[in-house]
Amino acid sequence: MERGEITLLYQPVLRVDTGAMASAEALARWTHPTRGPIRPDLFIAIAEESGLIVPLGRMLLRQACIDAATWPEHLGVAVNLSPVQFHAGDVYDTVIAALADSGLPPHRLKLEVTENVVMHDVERTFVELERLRAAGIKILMDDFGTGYSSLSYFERFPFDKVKIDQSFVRGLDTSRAAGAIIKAIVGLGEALGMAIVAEGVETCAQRDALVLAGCTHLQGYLFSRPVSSASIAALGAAGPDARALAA
Ligand code: G
Ligand code: G
Ligand code: MN
Repeated sequence: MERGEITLLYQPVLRVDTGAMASAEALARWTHPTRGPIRPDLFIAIAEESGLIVPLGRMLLRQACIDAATWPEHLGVAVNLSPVQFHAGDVYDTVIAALADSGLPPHRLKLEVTENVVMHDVERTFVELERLRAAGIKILMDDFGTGYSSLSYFERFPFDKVKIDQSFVRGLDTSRAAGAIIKAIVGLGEALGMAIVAEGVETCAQRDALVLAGCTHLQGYLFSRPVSSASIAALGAAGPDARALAA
């Protein structure tokens, strides 16, 4: 962190209705001077165990807001929050400070939380999420449908968006259940007014099935890998890429 080796790349999220980019997800990358790239699932886990995720998360959140403030106004930025960061830290104050420092309007910031964030202390978490939402920030449920995801979370809290876990997208090719689960999550989204994102979209066949199922947003290597902040600014200014969603 002190050597500035941990940086952010951004992966576009596209709207299905227009094909335009709606936002980009900030993904941490560590390039070590001698070891080269270190996998984020590895160093994020170590940062969580050591508690360093609190200052690291604060730094990344601030950087993501500063970067997004340079993008066209219609683009939002999504930042992943770790359970440790959420429960050990002062997430609300950190988020408000990042918005103030960057000048980014709150509605352009989306926080991605997993069931692990919610599970830890359900009542306290929802109180905290409600505070953030009242400040105008969007809240997204990440990696939904695996682990201990509970449908009752939606009874308790109106998430703005739900991201279907990429394992179901991969499963589309081989498993009838995957398609059925995706349709069920989309139905929930339609009934409750939540946008539904599918991530990990790699093939045209997956894209077509997800559009047909009613997903509102798509993300994956088929459209773009994670890219620099400058590339997001350029892509956003260029407008919708008609090729992206064309069959
Ligand atoms: O691109 P990908 O390999 O980046 O990410 C691997 C995992 O690390 C994913 O589960 C992703 O959510 C997580 N991750 C990536 N960047 C961040 C970050 O800035 N903060 C947190 N808490 N998790 C991140
Ligand atoms: O846990 P979370 O959903 O935040 O993690 C997103 C992870 O998914 C990141 O590691 C990101 O690099 C990865 N990712 C994004 N798009 C694709 C894709 O199309 N295929 C695969 N295999 N991984 C993807
Ligand atoms: Mn995510």
